[in-house]
Amino acid sequence: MSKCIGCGILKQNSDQNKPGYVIKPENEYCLRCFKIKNYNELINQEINAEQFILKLKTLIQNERPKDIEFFYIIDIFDLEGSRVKEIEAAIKKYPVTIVVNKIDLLPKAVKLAKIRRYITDLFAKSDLFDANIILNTSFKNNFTNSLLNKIKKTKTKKYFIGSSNVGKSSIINSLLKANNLIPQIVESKYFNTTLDFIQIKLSSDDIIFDTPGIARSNSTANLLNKEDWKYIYFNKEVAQNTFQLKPGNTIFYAGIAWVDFEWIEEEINSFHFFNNKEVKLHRTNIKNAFDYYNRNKENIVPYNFNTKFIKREFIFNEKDINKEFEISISGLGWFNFKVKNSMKITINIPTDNVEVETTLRKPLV
Ligand SMILES: Nc1nc2c(ncn2[C@@H]2O[C@H](COP(=O)(O)OP(=O)(O)OP(=O)(O)O)[C@@H](O)[C@H]2O)c(=O)[nH]1
Ligand SMILES: [Mg+2]
Repeated sequence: MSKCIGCGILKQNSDQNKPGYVIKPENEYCLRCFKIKNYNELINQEINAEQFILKLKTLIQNERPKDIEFFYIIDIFDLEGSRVKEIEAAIKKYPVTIVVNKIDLLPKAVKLAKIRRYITDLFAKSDLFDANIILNTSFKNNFTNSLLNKIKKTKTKKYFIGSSNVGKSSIINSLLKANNLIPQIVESKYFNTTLDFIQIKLSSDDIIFDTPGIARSNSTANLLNKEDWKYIYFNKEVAQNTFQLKPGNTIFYAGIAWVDFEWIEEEINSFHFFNNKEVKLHRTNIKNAFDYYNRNKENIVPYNFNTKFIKREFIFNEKDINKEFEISISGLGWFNFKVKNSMKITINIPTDNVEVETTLRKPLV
């Protein structure tokens, strides 16, 4: 039997509970893809970095390195959380283009040249220090066309790889459309939509591969019910909110997680938050925080009410005064600020097992 055209898995009609199941062999889409497309329903199938690398190595073992190129996709809303360092190491000896996708989520006023410099710095000390960098959105034709032109310049086989949900399949569908072909790959707001390598002929000379995304085990999405993943993966420009905070204040991301702000002097400080506007921010005080979390069931909350927390502390002292910093929380967004006093910022994540990635960095925008 052939492969499903939506996710790339080999079709089978013997076991309903296994990937690739089709009711009739002639169905083009497997049952799982049919359900994602028509009912937005997902049956989970994860792939981790080791499994992916193993699969990639078997696929390319007979190819000459100069015949292969990688397009490594990352998500601007979750720069650190969408990187997969094992993959970066595995592809470093090939030509690599880093595609920073979903830039439509950034505030309109942001200068793309500044973002490009930021990404260049971010990768400067990594395995991909010499990679090309492209900023992209699969929603705008001018970006798709320039990506298409770049693809057509070389006759290599091009693999689109990266974490789950960064938009690999959406980019490829937009390339197909730009080339007057039918966009056929299944894309969705869920993790792990694409299940296997899908070979696509953009033209007789241009072969590209969509690939399964590496599981996003470090995202806040893992705390939420699947129906709530839309708060983590969204399609509208980020909201910007400024809070003038006093020491002892706390900011809640809906009912999902919260941030405590502590410093000694009674001085007020500004904090600029960038997040999905559907995730309402709420200010309270540290001493009321758990109570608020406890009472706040009507808000978006973790699926598993948890009285255990992962706490991430960021300490700023004398040497940091007047410097600007940003803290990003995978899936929720980021906030930036200038240090006025020695202070402590604590991220509280209600889980005892999800390793949500939090990063201290210089401000992105
Ligand atoms: N805002 C924004 N959203 C995007 C963009 N590209 C894709 N998305 C959204 O991101 C989500 C994931 O897209 P997919 O194309 O399925 O992502 P993927 O990388 O193929 O995911 P896997 O198959 O799970 O690895 C969907 O909800 C898309 O609509 C983009 O340029 N901007
Ligand atoms: Mg996909």
